[in-house]
Amino acid sequence: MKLKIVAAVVAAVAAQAASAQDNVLNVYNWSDYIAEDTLEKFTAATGITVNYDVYDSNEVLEAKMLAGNSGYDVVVPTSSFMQRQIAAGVYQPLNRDLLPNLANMDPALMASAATYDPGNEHSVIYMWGTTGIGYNTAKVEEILGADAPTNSWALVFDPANAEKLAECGITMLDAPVEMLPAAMNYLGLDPQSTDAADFEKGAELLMQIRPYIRYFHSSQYINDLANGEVCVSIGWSGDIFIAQARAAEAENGIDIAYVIPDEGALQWFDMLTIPVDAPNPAAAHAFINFIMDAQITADITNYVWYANANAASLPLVDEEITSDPGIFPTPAAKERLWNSVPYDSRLDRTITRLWTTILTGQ
Ligand code: N2P
Repeated sequence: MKLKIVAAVVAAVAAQAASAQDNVLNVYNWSDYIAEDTLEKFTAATGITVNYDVYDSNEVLEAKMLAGNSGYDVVVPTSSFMQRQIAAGVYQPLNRDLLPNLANMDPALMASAATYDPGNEHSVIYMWGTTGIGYNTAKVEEILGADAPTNSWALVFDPANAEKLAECGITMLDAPVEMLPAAMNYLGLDPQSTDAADFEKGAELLMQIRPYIRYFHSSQYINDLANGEVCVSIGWSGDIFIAQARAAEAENGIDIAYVIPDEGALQWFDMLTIPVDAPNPAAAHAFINFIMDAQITADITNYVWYANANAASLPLVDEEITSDPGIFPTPAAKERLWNSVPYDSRLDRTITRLWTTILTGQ
């Protein structure tokens, strides 16, 4: 009799624990990458509470994913990183029956993303963007004059310009597989090259301008551009527009512009995925489907200034955003964009070695 009661209590506690877990979702996303009210709205719609952590580096996310047992239900790797993580068995196939809002997605963009995930089996595009140059229009003109090459990587990669701009502050992303191909592109080399010799050349150029770089960081530049701490950042499209919006909000007179250099730029896709060991895959699917709601995605784009791949959302996106060629590039600019290619572990080690040299400056 007594035993039976204990068993019943144990069962009840277990059921409660299970339902508590059913109602929690652990999300790991890029910083400054969601609307203010998205999570609240998700909880209101589903009863699922969200724990939300952020990162600003694919390398950091990758280390957690490869180690396993991250505890996360949804993570957002960039396409090229995701490709090799899928190969390593890190993500689970999505259950399309739980994702009716897939119908909202742009088939052409999803086909592009399928290069990294055949059949889009493991992933859905969250946002996409480019890696270009953000700059303080007045400072750059003051230092380099009215004919400053603001449409070119030469603004930063020409050592003569970098030396002059150093005083007002140049920053770069701490993202080797984005920065080195950009330097290669400026040198006239193929930014999709997988030849270590090309990376060595890109690294040589970065070492030449290394003394003029204030720092390498992938999120701090948003506020620093906005408040005038720095004047030129190689960074991500939306983040630069966020800096522009923050300066406007602060009414500090600082004007920030974003440019996709004429030589070309990296176009990337950030992908919603579910780790193979996610504690709550049902909630993860509910979240991904919720994000693909046209209004929810439009709200995110309107807040973070990144392009999305949700065709149904576009009529709900501010015109100021859909008409900005820095966010939705013109067809001519699109032709000059490149996508990442996978690197084998040997090239990866070379890149890591070169990057360490660049970061430490020796
Ligand atoms: C958001 C940065 C996301 C772009 N702050 C990196 N893929």
